[in-house]
Amino acid sequence: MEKLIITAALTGAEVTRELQPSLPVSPDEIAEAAFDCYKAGASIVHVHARDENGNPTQSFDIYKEIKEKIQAKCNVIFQPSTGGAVWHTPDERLQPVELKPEMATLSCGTCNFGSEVFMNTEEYIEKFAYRMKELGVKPELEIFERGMIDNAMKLVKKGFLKEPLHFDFVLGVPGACPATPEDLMHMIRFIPKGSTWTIAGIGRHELPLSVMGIILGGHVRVGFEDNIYYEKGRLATSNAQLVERIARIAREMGREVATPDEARDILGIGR
Ligand code: KMH
Ligand code: ZN
Repeated sequence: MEKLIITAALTGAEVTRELQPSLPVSPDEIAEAAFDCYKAGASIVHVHARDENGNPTQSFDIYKEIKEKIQAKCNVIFQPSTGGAVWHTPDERLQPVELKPEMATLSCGTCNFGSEVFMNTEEYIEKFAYRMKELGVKPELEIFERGMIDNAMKLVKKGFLKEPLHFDFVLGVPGACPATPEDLMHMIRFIPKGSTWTIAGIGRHELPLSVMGIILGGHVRVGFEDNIYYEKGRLATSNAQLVERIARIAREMGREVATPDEARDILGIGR
């Protein structure tokens, strides 16, 4: 089985310091958290920027600062968000792609997001995909509902996406697809042969679905964006603590953990 790619989703757009006191917010804190996660076994960091007040921002300049600070510390793959927060405009969301990162997320459809709506019209999904293709950015296809896989395949047919594809199943967002083992199995059945996939289980689903990902030959995403707890009633002390646990479990199950360069090979980055 190929080595396991661990993505650390460090900050997100929804979690606050009130909920998780160790949330990295400033560019320095995010870069430090990225380095700690890299040392613990992460080969990708999924990044959301925050402004000086701790609010989500899609500012080009802040993403640039974060990218440079991370790259000064290690060669972990920098994967900015183009999802941003539900209230960001599509043009704001696209800004970090202009940094030509190796990867960026590409949400493949609209869904409920708690009491809000995460809006991704066909027009904008195509625009995002087109720009990523132009700039040589590998999209991680964010799949919150089963139909979003078909939306991604439509992008392939229209020439906006090039195979092999890399999917991230984000399961357990309130209002979108639940995080049951059956849901994950169902999703995997519909992606094209030769694709790679990651599982991001939200909240208490993070650990059991990660273990499924390890067993099934997928890859895993952990971190405060998705889950702030180590176990029921006990907050995690850092993103790295969550990465360390999943790396340890993977190794104990006989699945080696990929370095960033090995992850680049697995994902076909730079080809
Ligand atoms: N914050 C969510 C509304 C992504 O990063 O690409 C969207 C999100 C997806 O987190
Ligand atoms: Zn995100």
